Amino acid sequence: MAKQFFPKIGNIPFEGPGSTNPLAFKHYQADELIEGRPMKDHLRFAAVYWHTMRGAGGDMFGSGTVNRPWNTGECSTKDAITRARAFFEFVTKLGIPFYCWHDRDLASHGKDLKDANAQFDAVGKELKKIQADTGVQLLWGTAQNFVHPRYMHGAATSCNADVFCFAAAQVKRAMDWTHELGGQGYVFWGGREGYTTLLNTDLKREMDHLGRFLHMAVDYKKKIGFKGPFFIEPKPKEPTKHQYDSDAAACLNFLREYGLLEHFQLNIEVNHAWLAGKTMEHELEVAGCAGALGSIDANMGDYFLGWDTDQFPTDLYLTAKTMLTVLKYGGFKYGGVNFDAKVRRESFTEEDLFYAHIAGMDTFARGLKIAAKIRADGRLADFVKNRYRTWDSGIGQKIESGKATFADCERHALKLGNVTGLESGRQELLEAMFNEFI
Ligand code: XUL
Ligand code: CO
Repeated sequence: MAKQFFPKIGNIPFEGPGSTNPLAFKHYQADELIEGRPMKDHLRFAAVYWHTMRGAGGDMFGSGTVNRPWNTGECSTKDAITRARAFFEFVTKLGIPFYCWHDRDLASHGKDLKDANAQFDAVGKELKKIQADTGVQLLWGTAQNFVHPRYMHGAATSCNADVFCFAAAQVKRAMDWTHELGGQGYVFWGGREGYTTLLNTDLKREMDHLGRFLHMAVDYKKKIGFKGPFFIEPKPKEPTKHQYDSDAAACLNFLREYGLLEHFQLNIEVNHAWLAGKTMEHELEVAGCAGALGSIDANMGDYFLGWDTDQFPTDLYLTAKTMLTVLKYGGFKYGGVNFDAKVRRESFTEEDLFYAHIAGMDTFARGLKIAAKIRADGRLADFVKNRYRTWDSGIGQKIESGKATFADCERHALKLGNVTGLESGRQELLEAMFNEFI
């Protein structure tokens, strides 16, 4: 039998809400039907290669703390393959059906691009075998175009055209492997696509270059026959002062302006939404309204810290509101709930990786169940529908269908003389109603 990396931990069972076993699910039961669909298909959980395999627990004041026997600090292909085996042992023990990677967290940057490509190809071949052995699937792949010093000024938005070409080469290869490994989608997070000061930045030119880059990606996708969607992942700041893909609305506007909207959906991340000063459900609504709610990066921030802490999502209100919005827009098709989250550097043992994912999965499972109950109850949706009832007939209907003019509105208002029918928004009542289901 192959070497085990987590020999003391077996497959994580479902034991139900009464269990106190920290290595069991209390709420996530893969085959339990919610609204007629198994939980696993609603949630489509994914684990990330970067935090889980490569994260060392360092922060800006201290070095790594975590025990990760597979992270030897070596860059050889052999080490990369060993890590891949550790990762798949981990995800299969948790029953997580999908995973995600950046090209450069699977293998190293190499001594040059050719060397990096060769390493990536070797690990890619291995991943294909392990995916076939375990049944674990790739949710999405992406290119890490922000760590290497060559990307200091950005990648597609760098002031230097050579850097643009390196970024394009990396995305091309990452798309090849995403396609080869049966990835459901492909993600673009604008790592350093933004600026630190406008004094040295030609914003228009940089945005045009980003548009060009994404068009090239669309052309390449067609060329290789990759059928999954492209996802853009908004984030307002960090590492740059201003990231071009700052929030869902900004991304949608960018995609429309550059004629790219039909090829892209959004991958909404909780902590990124919070950094933008928005709630997760706001960002999901904005994406959903545009028919672009693709996937989510599941984590959460800290209300008192202003940066991307990438904590595991353990807030029931967050997951219930998230799943309520996801269900409203028809659920995930190609996307899923991807744990772009890392354990705290104080949670340094291998077991903590299990506890963290179990916590996230159970919190999402409960959020899903709560959301389904709120939908079955119907009072919340009825309230909203009723609140807008003046638009269902008469002048409201005429305006919505584009048949009314300003003159029609004026005639209507003059006839009424005054508005008398305003009703309470009942926020507190609705919040209490929401609490009934928590
Ligand atoms: C960074 C972040 C990335 C993307 C993929 O904040 O969320 O890990 O999810 O590049
Ligand atoms: Co993310």
